[in-house]
Parts: sequence; structure tokens; C-alpha cells
Amino acid sequence: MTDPKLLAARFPKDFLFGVATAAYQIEGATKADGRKACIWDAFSNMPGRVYQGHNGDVACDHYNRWEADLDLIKDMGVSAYRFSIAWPRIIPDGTGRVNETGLDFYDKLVDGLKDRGIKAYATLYHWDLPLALMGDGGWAARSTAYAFQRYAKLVMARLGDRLDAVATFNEPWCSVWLSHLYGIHAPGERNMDAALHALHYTNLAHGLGVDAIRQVAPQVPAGLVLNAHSVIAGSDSAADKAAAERAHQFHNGVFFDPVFKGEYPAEFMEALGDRMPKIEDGDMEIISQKLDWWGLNYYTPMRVANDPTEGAEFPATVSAPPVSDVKTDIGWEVYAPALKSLVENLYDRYTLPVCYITENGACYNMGVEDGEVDDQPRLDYYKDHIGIVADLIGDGFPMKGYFAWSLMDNFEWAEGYKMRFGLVHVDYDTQTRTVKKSGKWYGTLASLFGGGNLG
Ligand code: IFM
Repeated sequence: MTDPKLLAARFPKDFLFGVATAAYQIEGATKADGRKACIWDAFSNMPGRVYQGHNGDVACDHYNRWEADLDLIKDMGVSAYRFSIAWPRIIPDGTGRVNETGLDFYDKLVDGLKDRGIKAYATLYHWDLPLALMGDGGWAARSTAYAFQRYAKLVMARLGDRLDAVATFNEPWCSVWLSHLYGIHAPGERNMDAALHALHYTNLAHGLGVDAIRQVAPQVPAGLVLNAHSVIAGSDSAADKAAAERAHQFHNGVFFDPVFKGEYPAEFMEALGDRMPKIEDGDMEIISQKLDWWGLNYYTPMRVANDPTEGAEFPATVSAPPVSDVKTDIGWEVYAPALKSLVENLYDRYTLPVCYITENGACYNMGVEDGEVDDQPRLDYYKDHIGIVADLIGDGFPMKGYFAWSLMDNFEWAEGYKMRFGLVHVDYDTQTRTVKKSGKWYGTLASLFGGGNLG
């Protein structure tokens, strides 16, 4: 089914179709108007960390082009925008002096969305930790969680009257494991002890952030965005199934269990609990406050098998081979059924509030030819995954919205500008935006919602 109108008919009229971005990936202007460095500014300047030494200095120059970019969202027919706020613009050193000019930028952005009739979905933390906080240990320090709470309060006091929803964190899996254990994202640590500290303090910061939102702007629905992994055992063997359960605990459970059950997963704690930082009285209550919504970012399944190596560290798994031959240009297996089983599995394990798919999309790097970008594989990816969301709604799951990642090509972290996820192509030399074939298709679908056109 490629006709967006047929696909649209499978969704309730109030379903939300939006597009998503993140501050460091699109804004550029890293030294403008009082912003100071974040950990990604430092990391991308370290030799060998980011593809060809790319960095966020200019990115999509969205900081200067935001009005045209919001016009583009509107012209595409999309009525919801998920964006993140850069902590280093608001409190440049992480603690201390507030930079009102930084808040002014998001004030204008949110007003610009409202003027265009576009809903504003803000994320408070999408990985751009003020660099100065690394002096205290960054996310491995408990004090960072309290610094985040203060930042969250400031943002909500200024923007809360106009936000349609707010998330504390985007994909803590990345800012914890990928950044502190696997060394692929800033700050580039490869240390389980640091990662376990970052884990608990990030969870704590989420809870303190929810407190801040509820104190200052209780009317704004508060949520958390998790890139839950659709863990699939590589075989039916008992060893691989046990490995899949361990992988669930390590990659999903360490975020879901504290937030939705008020505890860390049992096997995980048996294996690594003695290396966790002290969990203070009251921490788990702060972390597990009831949320209004949660966001799921899904791209590809995680296939795992048991790691038979003697003494292998928890979760003691290795990658199992993909089942589908179809891969995106970043090498990720395309397998839409894993989105369905993931949502089913998570609602089975946890009592979860309503769900937005806060990111989903595909990396394909084709360029502009004769003024067009023919990215049919990306369109196919969207069609199949959005179809799965319709199936989930049909099965009774509380799916409320879907945000495509991403509005436009942008700084893809360690992959630099090489990998493109946009519905809109960006020519980084001229900053020309070209809506891709997938963008036109998605815009047609989205335009059938938000304006009540289906009615
Ligand atoms: O670009 C990222 C985004 O910042 C977080 N989720 C995954 C995307 C694609 O890798």
C-alpha cells in the first residue's frame, strides 16, 4: 500500500504525524549569542572520533534559518515538530549564569511554530551536555542530575505555556552505554564503572526533570524517549533465549524498570549491582514518577546470541546474523515486524502510558539529480513501518503519534554528514533544502491529519 490516503484511513483522525530533529545536529552557530561548548564540540575536535573530523559548527545553519525551516515543515503539510533544546545555550557552563539570549531563541522558535499552527514537542536533553560539567565528571557525577533539574526548570518556566509536550531525555541508552561503555559517542569513555554511574545519574536526572516540569509547568504532558531495542534471540536454544533476556535487561530494562517499576532488573543487579553508585533513599521514587506519555525510537532489531566466552561480562551476548537482506546505507537491517513485537513485548512487561513513535526512519544517501531526490527505499521503509503502527492501533495499543526522523539531513554524530536520514536533502555547501520523494509522500500523509481533513 503506497497510497498515503489509503494508509491514512487506517489511523484515527486525531493521530499526530510529525517530523523530528535535535539541536546539535541542525543548529550550527555553536559560538553565537553566549553559547559555550558542549561535549560534542570537544569530541568532534578529537582526532579520529567523528568521520573526517566533521563537527556541528555550521550543521544545517538552522539557528539562522529557523523561519524558513518552519515554513518548510508547514509547506510539507506536517503539523507537529519534535526538536531539542541546547542546554549550553541556556546555561553555558551547565551551572551558574543563565544566558537569556539562549532562551530567546527557543522562545521565538516556539512562537514561530504556534504562528504556523504546528504543535511543539520539546526534548530537554539530546546529548549536548555543557562541556564545563565534565570537570565534575559529567554524567558520572550525581551533581549533574541536579544541574539538569535547574536547567529543566528554567526552560519550562519560559516555554511551558506554549509546549504541547516535553520529554526529559532522548535515548538515554546512547548517552549512557554508547557514550560511556562503547566509546562511540561523546565523551567517548570505555569504562563499565563510569557507565554504571552515568546510568543511575541519568535516570535520577530524568526523575528530577519530571519534578521540575510538574513544579513549573504541570499542564505540559511529561514523557521520556527511549530507543528500546527489539531484542530477538538468534536461535531457539535455551542459551540464546537466556542471552536475549539478559540483553533485554541490559539494553532496555535498566531504563524501563526504574522508570516504570521503581527498581533495577534483578539479573543485571546480581551481575553489576556492586559497581553501581550508591542509590540514595528516595532515588527510585523520584525516578519512577508516573509519566503522561513515553516515546519509542525504533530503527532496526537487535539480534543476539549467547557469548560462550568464559567470564564474559554481563550481558554476555554476541550479535546474531540479520534475517532480512535489506539494509539501509548505514548498514542497519530493515525489518518492520520487529517494531510490532517490540511494542507488544514492552506493554506485556510494563504498565506504560500512551506511546508516540518519536523517531523512525532510514539512512539512504542518494543526492539531488535534476532537482529531485529519488529515495524510493526510504519511502518504502516509512510505508512499511507506519503500516505496523496502524496494525498496533488495530490491536488496541495506545499509539498517539509518529515522528519521522528526520526533517532534514543533518550531523549524524560519529558518522558526521556522510549518513543522511532526512525527508529533505541538505546541500551543506549552499544550505539548499530539497524535499525528497519520501518527504513529498510523507507530507501528503501528514497533511491528512492535524487539520482534520479526514473528517
Ligand atoms: O540521528 C539519530 C538521533 O539523534 C537519535 N536517534 C537515532 C538517529 C539516527 O541515528
